[in-house]
Amino acid sequence: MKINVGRSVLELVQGDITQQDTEAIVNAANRSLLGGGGVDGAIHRAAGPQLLAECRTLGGCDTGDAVLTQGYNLKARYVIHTVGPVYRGPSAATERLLKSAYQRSLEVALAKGIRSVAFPSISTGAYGYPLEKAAVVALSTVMDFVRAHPQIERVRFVLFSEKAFNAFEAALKKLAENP
Ligand code: AR6
Repeated sequence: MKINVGRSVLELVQGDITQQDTEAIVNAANRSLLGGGGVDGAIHRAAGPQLLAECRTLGGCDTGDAVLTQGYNLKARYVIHTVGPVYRGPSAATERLLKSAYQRSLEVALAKGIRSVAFPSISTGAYGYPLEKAAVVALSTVMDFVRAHPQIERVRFVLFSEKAFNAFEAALKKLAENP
């Protein structure tokens, strides 16, 4: 699924984020930035050991913040590492942190002049954020950001499972009808 948002393009695909050819891909990391399972493990395996070496120099990342590294063996030139919140039940603070993870990732991209970014569904694996709720936060945050910053020409959500893809597709259809 692909829609125009202002002068930018927003895409949803089912697939593996490590294979994307956007200028940057986003990693759903933890505060240590020293690797983990899920999408974090897949990105470190695909990028090679130099990624961990650079991450070691960064001194971690707060929840809701984002930092940039090179992409090494990935097709993407850069990796933006962000840390989503752990979900422990509905809370405005948790929702704000998820929103912040998307927003800070795009601010980091903008500051580097990056025009295309691929996101995974942050916090919806090990961190337990319910997919349907996370999809609305993810999509509305990105849509607001690109409307205000058309320098970001393309944002692609890369959903690993059919279930995740369907949740994002349903949320995007609703948001596109009632922006
Ligand atoms: N491409 C795209 N999406 C993927 C891929 C992939 N290759 N692999 C998994 N996903 P998770 P979190 C999806 O657990 O919830 C790590 O250990 C997955 O299906 O990777 O933010 C970190 O080090 C899910 O929908 O990230 C942290 O400790 C989504 O990516 C912790 O997990 C996010 O799942 C972060 O947890």
